Amino acid sequence: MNCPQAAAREAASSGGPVVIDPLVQDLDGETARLRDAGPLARIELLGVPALTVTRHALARQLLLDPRLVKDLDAWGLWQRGEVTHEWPLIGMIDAGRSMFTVDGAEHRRLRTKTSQALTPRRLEEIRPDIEKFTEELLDALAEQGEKSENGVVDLKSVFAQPLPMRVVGMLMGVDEAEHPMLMRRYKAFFSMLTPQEERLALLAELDIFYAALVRERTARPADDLTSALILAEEGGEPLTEEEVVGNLKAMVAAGHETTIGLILNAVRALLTHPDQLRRVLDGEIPWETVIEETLRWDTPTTHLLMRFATEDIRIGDDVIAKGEGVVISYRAIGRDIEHHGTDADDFDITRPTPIRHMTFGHGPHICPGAALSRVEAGIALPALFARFPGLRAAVADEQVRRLPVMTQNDMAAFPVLLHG
Ligand code: STR
Repeated sequence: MNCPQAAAREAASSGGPVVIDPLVQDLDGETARLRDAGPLARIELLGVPALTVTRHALARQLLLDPRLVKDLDAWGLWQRGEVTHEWPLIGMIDAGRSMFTVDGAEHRRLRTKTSQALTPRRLEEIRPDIEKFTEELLDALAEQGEKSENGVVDLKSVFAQPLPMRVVGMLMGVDEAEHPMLMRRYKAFFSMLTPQEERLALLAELDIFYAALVRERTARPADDLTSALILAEEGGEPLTEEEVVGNLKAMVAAGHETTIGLILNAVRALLTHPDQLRRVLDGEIPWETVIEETLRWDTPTTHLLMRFATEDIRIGDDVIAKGEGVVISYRAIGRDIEHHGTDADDFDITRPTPIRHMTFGHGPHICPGAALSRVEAGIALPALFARFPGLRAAVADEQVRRLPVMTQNDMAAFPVLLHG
């Protein structure tokens, strides 16, 4: 069968694994199939079997379970050589030693400095910088709009993508001249159309780039988080160069890739729900509610790879066997009917109950950048609609294309008209 969507449907209905389609366009359909496959569903990721969690309650429980670890060496398929560096998703797991890949006491040691730098109080200090970047990029949008023959501008490449890059670049001390290079490489990293050899090569190039930055800051510390990570003294042993590089690349990749999705998905949701947009612009509903409902309904992270069972874990009648890989399917979790109610598939910022989503994860690895992304979106969204109150999509919603990315919820472009 060479239609992956039909294959996935058939597998699910026959009790086989849900085949995750690398080129999926109908993400809602795939999310619903996963949800229908049960709280702990068998999936297949480019030929590799895994389990995934599709319910809020079960994710909450498993994300606190120390028997599930990030250590790739705990994966049976990896131990037996059945998964190797040839697998296109290996870069999502084998990302070097960092707060993203280590658990327990060592994880706290690797993470403390970063989470301290990203508290809401510390973020207030950089709010003016984020506002300035936002205004500059809104100017760029206006300029592109004037230049464009039909008035159509890509909200992604001109606004939603460069903003998070500038913010995380400033925090970590990455020179602005390098931003286009980083954005290009991450785009290729996440795309399933990139040949695996090319992906491994670009990861190696990124490692060289980040290692050079860390050496530079070791020689001449500056006022940025990279320097703070190098100089950190409290909480045990200082971080090694490998660990600083690991954290730096995790921060840049995560800070840039995910916030693009948050901004774009929020704009798209509002433009397709004009009644709700009106109530936001009238000041009846706060932007925070838009952000939280977008995070739940259309999370930037579709699937988070991966954790591994260090022993058999019993879940009701099912068991996660020692050595099995476990994915957390955040998009399905945001649409969990048992947790969010029967209208979980509706974008609704007027829902009477508070939005208790889990898009930033739970437990020790809960997203350290959550507050930062909320500040960024909280500045970008109102500023965008204040400048362009007539903003509207330039194509029908079905025509908005997704990128061929499996783990992230990524639009290829979002063509808009700035003045309606
Ligand atoms: C990308 C490749 C890399 O060099 C380092 C990392 C570590 C952090 C990862 C990142 C990855 C991929 C996107 C992630 C991010 C942490 C949060 C982000 C998974 C593997 C999300 O999408 C939630």
